[in-house]
Amino acid sequence: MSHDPSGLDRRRFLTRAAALGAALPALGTALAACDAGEREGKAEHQSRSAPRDTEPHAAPPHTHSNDDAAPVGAGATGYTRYDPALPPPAKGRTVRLAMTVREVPVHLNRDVTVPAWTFDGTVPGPVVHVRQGDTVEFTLQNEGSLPHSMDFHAAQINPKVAFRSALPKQSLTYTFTPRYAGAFLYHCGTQPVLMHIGSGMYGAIIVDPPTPLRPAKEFVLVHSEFYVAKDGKGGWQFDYQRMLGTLPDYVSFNGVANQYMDEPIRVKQGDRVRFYLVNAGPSHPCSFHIVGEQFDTVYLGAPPGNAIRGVQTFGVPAGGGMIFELDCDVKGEFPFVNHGFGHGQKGAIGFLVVE
Ligand SMILES: [Cu+2]
Repeated sequence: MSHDPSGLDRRRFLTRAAALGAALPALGTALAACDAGEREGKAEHQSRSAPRDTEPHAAPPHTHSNDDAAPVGAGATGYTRYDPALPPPAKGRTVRLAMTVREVPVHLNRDVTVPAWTFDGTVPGPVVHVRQGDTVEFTLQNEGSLPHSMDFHAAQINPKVAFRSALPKQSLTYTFTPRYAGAFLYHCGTQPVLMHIGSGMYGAIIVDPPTPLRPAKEFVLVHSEFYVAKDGKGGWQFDYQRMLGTLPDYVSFNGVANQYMDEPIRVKQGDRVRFYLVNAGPSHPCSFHIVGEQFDTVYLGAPPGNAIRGVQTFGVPAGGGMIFELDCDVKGEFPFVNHGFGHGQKGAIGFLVVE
């Protein structure tokens, strides 16, 4: 394989084969049994060594980020599971939100790292959680080496002014008020946008409706593709020509291929589960599906309106976001996937474990 960015070790084989098993359940069961000990061992280790994954974000989205804190998610200092839990909404109706552009290496899986352009050092950037009607005062500090900007899809604002680029070492500020609830993308909008999104500059902003949705275990999944090429020095780098070609090398939920297969999302039997699925693209839809389950409700737009019932799979377009709900009344290990399997197979797959 001339373009395989990593070696085919046992874990990778099992992961790939287990992903295949999502489409072929009998094979999946056999492989899951084969891999279970390894995965459980890792989860146990992870719970001891990385407690921040079970805690709220080190840098709450409504405060200035602490530059000294270790990055949350797939950050520069080694592979870390990106915590998919939705953090609580910002306190108060005026939300001061600050992010810093940082150029840092990130993991695309356990083996492959690439230099990335990030918001706050992780791909995706931090989850922002506000309420419809809040006043969001946003500041972007650019500590990168190129101009960067911020486009919140939750904002209705003159993009030429608000989504302007900040030069290196400069900052920009603007204020917006989300008029609709929902799951929205944010991303760098500096030209070429494909290169900036493709290099890691995106995340999710979740906007609650005035009347909160019913209580649930809430998770945020940011779906995205990655396009890489060798950097000539033995490593890998994002590749603009491959981005234009739109045949991704990796596809992920929350920035790291297959991370929730290694370390699943765990809930309890009887829990209601809500996924906020935001698709950063940059180019492909995500056909979201949970093997062995159905969504009783999918909100296509602002909740609680625009709900459809009894859904097996729904496509979230690049640049879009939707909300998926289900009652986890059956115990088991349920793969959640991009059912467009040419993409799902490249890493857009994880386990929802109902215990
Ligand atoms: Cu940028």
